[in-house]
Amino acid sequence: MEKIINYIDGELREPVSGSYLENIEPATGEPYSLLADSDRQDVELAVEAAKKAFPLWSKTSKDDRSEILYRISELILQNLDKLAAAESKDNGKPVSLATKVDIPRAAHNFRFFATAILHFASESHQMEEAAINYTMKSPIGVAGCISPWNLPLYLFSWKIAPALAAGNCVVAKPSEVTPMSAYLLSKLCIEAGLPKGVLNIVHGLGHKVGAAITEHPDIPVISFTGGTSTGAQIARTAAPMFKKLSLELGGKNPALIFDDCKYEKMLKTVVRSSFANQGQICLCGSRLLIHSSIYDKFKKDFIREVQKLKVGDPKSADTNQGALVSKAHMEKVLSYVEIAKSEGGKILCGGNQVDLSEEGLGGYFVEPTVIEGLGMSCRTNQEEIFGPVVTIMPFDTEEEAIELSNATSYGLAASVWTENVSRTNRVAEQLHMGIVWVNCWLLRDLRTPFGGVKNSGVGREGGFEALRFFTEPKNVCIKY
Ligand code: TXE
Repeated sequence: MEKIINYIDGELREPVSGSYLENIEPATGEPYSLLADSDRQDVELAVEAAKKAFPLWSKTSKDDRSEILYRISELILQNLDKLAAAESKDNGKPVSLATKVDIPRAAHNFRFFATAILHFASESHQMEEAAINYTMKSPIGVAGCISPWNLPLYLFSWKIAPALAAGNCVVAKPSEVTPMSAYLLSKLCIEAGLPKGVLNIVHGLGHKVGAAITEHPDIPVISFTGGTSTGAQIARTAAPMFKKLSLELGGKNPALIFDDCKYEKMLKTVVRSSFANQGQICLCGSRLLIHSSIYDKFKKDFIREVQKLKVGDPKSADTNQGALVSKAHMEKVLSYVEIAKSEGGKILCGGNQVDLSEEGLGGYFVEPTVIEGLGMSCRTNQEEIFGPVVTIMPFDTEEEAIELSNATSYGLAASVWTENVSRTNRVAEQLHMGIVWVNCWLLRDLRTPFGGVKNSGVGREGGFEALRFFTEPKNVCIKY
């Protein structure tokens, strides 16, 4: 079986321990490659390589850094089909989604930050006392980037690209559940001529490699996307070491559907915002709040459309829903269907594992599931399920919709469906979220701040926010 190995100091290297883990294909449930089971020793080598590379990389001109990142972006596009097939096999997502969204977006992340760094300017503040301040923004050193399994290359590159563009060197860890595209990226980085040690990718488990990165005294800045409890653990380690932290965590996002919305457009988009990537996107809307005057109509139409979604082989072009990422995750998702039932929820459609073993796919498929009849305080509506499971619930007034939307410990994103401009502004202002989409979903401008409030995290990624995060500002005050 193919071995997924580390990228350290410009070379592909076996883990020091020589140990490997099995990497499972979610659609079949069978191992198909081996993954380096790295540990502290590999992280140490990666940090040493990054520290050695930092003086030169941080002084490399922005133009030259930009050019290399641009080359990586081009290579990703040249290898789009190969990367998309690998991502789909590794994650279970439909290859059509990886081809249209994940891989182009990974290329775009590199291209975006390759150009953003050329426009990243400092503020200056003139004083009346014949003095001027300017803000110097310097790369910090070795950045730690830890990413999850749901959008593997997309989120990995979303962290690495700004860190590198800003002049840092990086020690990165992709999720052990979906390591393949990061491994393929390391080969492209070699091909692009990225100087050795500038980016180091260490594969393996969270409690070994992730913890070693978080705890390392020579990694002063950490960008993490993943589960809220892992984020809390990382914060506990990083806080007394005064590390700079960006945490992009879970969500329990509402969709607020008012009776004056453009109905057909809303319906089509809400099906997508509920079930894209099998519901495994932190931005998916999992609590659908519908104005009571259109509730029955919406319920009927929504279920009809959801039942049209084809659950099947991720490799087939007509598959809408692939496999969930792992057996453990599928079991977690299905356990929430049982919780919903025990809480009095009515399963309107779905709720079961889909058996495709006759097609040779003995993996982790779950029907898209719609549940009604639950209050907002129950576990189903409070906890992040992160799968193809949504609840629907009616509301009578705008105030009630806002109150229900804000009634969880999360605050990542909301989508609002209305044609009323005044309402749009009133609602957007009162939603306690980092991101509000109106009459759209997942429409992303990479210049905008991205992140959440409450248990959805701290800090913002995207655009100049990311470049600010990966640089240290220093004020220089000059009296003249
Ligand atoms: O994520 P983890 P898991 C949510 C979703 C899911 C839950 C758990 O609800 O069911 O999180 O998923 C690394 N120190 N999201 O367990 O463990 C790990 O190796 C440092 C939402 O897969 O948080 C991986 O690289 N790192 C989310 C990364 O953290 C550690 C996307 C994320 O894994 C570590 C994914 C440790 N102690 C899951 N332990 C989103 N917001 O998009 C693990 N890791």
